[in-house]
Amino acid sequence: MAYNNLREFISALEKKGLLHRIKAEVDPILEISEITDRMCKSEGGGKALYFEKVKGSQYPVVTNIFGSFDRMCLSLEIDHLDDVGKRIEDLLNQAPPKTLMEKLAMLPKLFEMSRWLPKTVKDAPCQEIIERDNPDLSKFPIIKCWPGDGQPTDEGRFITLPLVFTKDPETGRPNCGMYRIHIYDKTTTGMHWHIHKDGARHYDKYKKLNQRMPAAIAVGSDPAVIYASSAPLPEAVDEMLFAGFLRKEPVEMVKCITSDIEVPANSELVIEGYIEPGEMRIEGPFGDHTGFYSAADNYPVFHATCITHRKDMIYPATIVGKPPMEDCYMGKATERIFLPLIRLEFPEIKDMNLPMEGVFHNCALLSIKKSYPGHAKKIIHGLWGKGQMMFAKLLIIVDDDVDVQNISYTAWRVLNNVDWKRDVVIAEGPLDDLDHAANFPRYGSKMGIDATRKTREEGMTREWPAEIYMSEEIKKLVDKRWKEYGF
Ligand SMILES: Cc1cc2nc3c(=O)[nH]c(=O)nc-3n(C[C@H](O)[C@H](O)[C@H](O)COP(=O)(O)O)c2cc1C
Ligand SMILES: [Mn+2]
Repeated sequence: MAYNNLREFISALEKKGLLHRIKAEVDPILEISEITDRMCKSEGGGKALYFEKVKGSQYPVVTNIFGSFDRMCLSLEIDHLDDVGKRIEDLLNQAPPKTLMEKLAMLPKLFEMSRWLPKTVKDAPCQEIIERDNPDLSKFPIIKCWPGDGQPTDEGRFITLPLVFTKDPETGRPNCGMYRIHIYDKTTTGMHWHIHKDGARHYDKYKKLNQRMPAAIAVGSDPAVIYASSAPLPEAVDEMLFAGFLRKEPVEMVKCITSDIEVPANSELVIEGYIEPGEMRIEGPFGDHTGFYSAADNYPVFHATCITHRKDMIYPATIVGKPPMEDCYMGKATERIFLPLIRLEFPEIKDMNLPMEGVFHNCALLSIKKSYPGHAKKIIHGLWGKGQMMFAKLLIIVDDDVDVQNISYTAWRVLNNVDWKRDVVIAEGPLDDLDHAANFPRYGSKMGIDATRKTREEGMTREWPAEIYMSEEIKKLVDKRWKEYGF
């Protein structure tokens, strides 16, 4: 059974001993962040944290709910992160049915798919309390994560786990993206969607139409919904349908009080409002998931017109910073879940590893079954053309006999196998908004390394040496005699 809301997930964490309650009063300014950071850096990502008493607010704060492999799996109700990928592969591998019997056999699957479509409901827990006249964001325990956040202009409080809902004004198609929310005052915030993201594309359309853009920020929903808002889905895929697929039950949506935007009915808190096209304001700086502050920059401004929430709201937050942090586990889930989708286009890819140190856009290791000259370079260029893989600043391609999850072995293979002049591709193009190394924001260079065995057709004039292995015969002999050696 899917979790119906955030609090059911919190109970599940608690039952499994994966959550620690803190009864002492804590400050949402920096103190929660430091405690959470220490948890994230402890073995395996520590525990989720439930802060019962937060200075200046009547509501509790929960952090680090996704911050370990255990908790990430529990959030999606799976045993292993690969399980979702297997379900996706299963769906994708169903060849079009030919015979009547095959068609009939497909029906349950199709029925299951339609069951994941979001469903609109009338009554919603997230609208237990409606504050329409005097919405006031200062009531909530919104945290400040790092000392330089918001400096020098404001307190630097940010909603760090927000689900931003918008609608395409032309097609009516909804989108949900996780874009951090910088609090300016009681009713005004930043809207930090990078220009490459779906929210920003919707915004551009409103700008062209010169129309006020409705938007809603939901905070705290069931974990599949929260995770789905961060997933790099194609623009045409509704994150809430994807969440329905993940939780195997439809997401219940409710219409906002003051706009046509729909939000998950089970949310803890919803901030309804609008963006005036063209109105910009300095957003940031913010201690980001690269481990550096992302620089202050101009972003659209969000005006809150109505706030709705549960009576006994629980406020979830995440702290990003130097890895490993909670978002690393969300990223690892994405790596596993999206591998089958990447393989749909590039079936020669066997596995992929996005090391946490690369904070996802900085490095990807891929193993491929190479079958023609330049194959690895084709993968490099191909991936740079696919969705958010365009941000991959370093792509390293190895042969399919390399386990890319074993970084030490992979590094050994790469360092031995590369002739740098021959095997490196350097290209220019778009970069992640968070890259600070390039000369210009959002534009710079990326590198691909072809570390596969080279063939004659690729210009290699020498024989490729064999890798060293002991003979099976001797291994068996030593196995058998192991005790005789006195170990
Ligand atoms: C904790 C967290 C914070 C994030 N903050 C931002 C952000 O402020 N701006 C942004 O553009 N993307 C941010 N992202 C990444 C987006 O959520 C992600 O790229 C997502 O695919 C965007 O949805 P979209 O494809 O519908 O635009 C964040 C992700 C996580 C996990
Ligand atoms: Mn999207």
